[in-house]
Amino acid sequence: MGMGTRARALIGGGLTALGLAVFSATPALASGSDRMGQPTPGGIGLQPAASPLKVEAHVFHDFILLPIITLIVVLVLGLLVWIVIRYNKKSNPVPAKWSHNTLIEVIWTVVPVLILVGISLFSFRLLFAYHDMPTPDLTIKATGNQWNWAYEYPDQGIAEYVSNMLPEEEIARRGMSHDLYRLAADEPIVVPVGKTVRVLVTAADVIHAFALPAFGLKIDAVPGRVNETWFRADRTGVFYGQCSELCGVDHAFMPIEIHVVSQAEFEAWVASKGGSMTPKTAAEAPGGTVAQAAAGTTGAPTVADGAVAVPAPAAPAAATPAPVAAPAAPAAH
Ligand SMILES: [Cu+2]
Repeated sequence: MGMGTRARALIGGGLTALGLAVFSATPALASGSDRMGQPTPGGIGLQPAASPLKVEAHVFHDFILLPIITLIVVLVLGLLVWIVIRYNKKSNPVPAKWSHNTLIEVIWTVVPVLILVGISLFSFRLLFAYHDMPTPDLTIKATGNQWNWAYEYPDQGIAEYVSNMLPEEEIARRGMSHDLYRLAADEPIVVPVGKTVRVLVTAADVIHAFALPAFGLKIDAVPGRVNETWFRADRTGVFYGQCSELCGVDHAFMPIEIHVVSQAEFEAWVASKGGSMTPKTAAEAPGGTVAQAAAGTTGAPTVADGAVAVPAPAAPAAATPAPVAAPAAPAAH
């Protein structure tokens, strides 16, 4: 953790402590107890950031929302205390008879509107940052099932594989911390560090939600619909998320585990999964003419063997639209 990040975390932690001091005596306030990529027992505040979007979300939370919330809480508390002391029966035996004050009503209508407009400006700025995905280096499709996640790497030709939660006994057998129960999975997502990863999120049965707190991600997984989000991990490590939409009896048992590794390790993992780093053009994509021609001769792995439920198009490959439409260039914010 660099000095700047640490200082910011301390300031954020301080504001969090101030905002919650009234009703919290939680000991784990110091950022030193924060664990990268997973929840901190007893922690309050957000998980440490491992992507630019999460950094921006931290700034929005720590420097916009928390100060405003704290000021409002202090103001309301001060007004209450003032009224209790100044206008109780003993101090103020003869109460005033008036019931309306136009000036005060205008103030307490206009000031909250200004506060909300001010918050919305920063909020929209953050939303636009989520929306303006840079050109992705990698695409992962994540499908929520009752009750696991399945991942597919269409560009690398890695067919969909299922990621199940590690049972409690398996966590113990591997000597892992029990805190990782319901976070750890048998088959993680693997991505290279520093690369823009597009995540296409959908579901096969009911609505789930794909959430990775360290990257600031949470997006619904809706049957029949493909939602899109992105992240760029700025450090290697293991990060955990969970399904975040109540989806049935085993909702709490479908964690998301993601490994951020070096490019070389990623390529080795892709090879171990039977994939290929060679970018596929539209013609080489599953069902494309090149894939059909090459499958029998080179033995190159393809995902046309039924793993992907995309019927081979009858149209010529040249007419097939590129599978990846380049997003608009990110706007400068
Ligand atoms: Cu779910």
